[in-house]
Amino acid sequence: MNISQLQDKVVCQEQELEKTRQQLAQASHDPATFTTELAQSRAYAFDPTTRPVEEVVEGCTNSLSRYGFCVIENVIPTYEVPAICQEILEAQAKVGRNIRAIRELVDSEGLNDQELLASDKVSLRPVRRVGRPPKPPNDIVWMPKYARHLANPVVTAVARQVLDDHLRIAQLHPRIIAASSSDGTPGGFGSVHHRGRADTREWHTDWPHDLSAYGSDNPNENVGCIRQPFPDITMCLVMIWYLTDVDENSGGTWVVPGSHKDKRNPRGPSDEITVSAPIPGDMQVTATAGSVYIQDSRSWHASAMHNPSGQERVAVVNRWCPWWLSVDDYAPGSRYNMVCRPISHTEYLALPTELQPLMRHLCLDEPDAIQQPVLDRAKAASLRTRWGFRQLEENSDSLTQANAHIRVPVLPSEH
Ligand SMILES: O=C(O)CCC(=O)C(=O)O
Ligand SMILES: [Fe+2]
Repeated sequence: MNISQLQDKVVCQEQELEKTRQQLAQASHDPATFTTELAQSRAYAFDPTTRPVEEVVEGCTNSLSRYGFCVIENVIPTYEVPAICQEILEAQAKVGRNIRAIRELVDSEGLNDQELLASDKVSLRPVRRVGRPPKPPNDIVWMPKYARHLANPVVTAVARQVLDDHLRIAQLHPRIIAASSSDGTPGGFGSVHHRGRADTREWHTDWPHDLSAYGSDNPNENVGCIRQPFPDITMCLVMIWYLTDVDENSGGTWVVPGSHKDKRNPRGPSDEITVSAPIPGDMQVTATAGSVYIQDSRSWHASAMHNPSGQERVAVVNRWCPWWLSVDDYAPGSRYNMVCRPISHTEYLALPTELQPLMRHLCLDEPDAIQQPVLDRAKAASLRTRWGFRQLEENSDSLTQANAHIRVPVLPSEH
């Protein structure tokens, strides 16, 4: 076959593949089959206390690629869970009180940034980027017990495998799902009058695939969003650290398996999806307290708007990114968003050593250099480049044939 025939063959096979994918999508979205089985088998969950770490990392990576999510179990030992759970609840209260006090000083008393930083009524930290308002400190400063687990070696190994070797935590906050209260207020996430039904959702994908980009059309608050259709690459891993057991009745995260590869989006203006309604094939994650749910930020997911368990669902969410994602460049006027909330130098130095590299970009006083494995790659590339130029001097006659084995095919265009 000549080149043009081969290219035609590629086009044909790609069309055939697309057709088969659509058939598969139809079949998989029958909740009676694929998802029910996955929800029951929990083939997305891996336990590093009973399996070798390499197996867990490989299993998680495959699950992230195939379903868009995975769970690592027993990351926080059971005996530590109650104290950390309590710490998260207290942190949530402290963060809330601090933000209310800042709003009061800004909105009612009109304090400027310097006065705010000097005030002993509130906690604020200067940020790395010049000309931006100071922000409340990163929630991690109120979670020292939790911080000891955040850079867990299995969790970071999965993140490194999927994203890149140099990692940054771009956002971190508690996510509490209310329990029902004695006055009859239903449990669940979100505003009280929307809560309580098992057949409601709040579908979204997460930054940098959050289509409304936190700020909608407000340039001071918009953090940026990747254009649809999203490129098929994992740019951010969202981690949800459960401090209470979760299932269908106790705040398990809703997810649509495989949705990270779908070109549509629940918030897509032209995608004909209703964000508040169930989607065939959706499921809730089940996991015990101390487990970490990890998803590709493109996965369609939602916090449970019902929680009949009688207990609040306690979790910490963080967003992990590779070095090359522009994590804190936009929303220049935003004081309260969760993106890259800063830490002081003292707070940075108090972090566990293994966590420091992942949070160094949050500290104004720490030079944020590229991390070792990425430096090692660059060194290997520069040595190879130097070797190539040495050939000019040492083997110049052989160069005409040196790359004869390299053939670059021109693939047919997708359009
Ligand atoms: O609460 C959950 O289970 C999901 C949280 C979530 O979607 C988020 O924080 O982006
Ligand atoms: Fe989310």
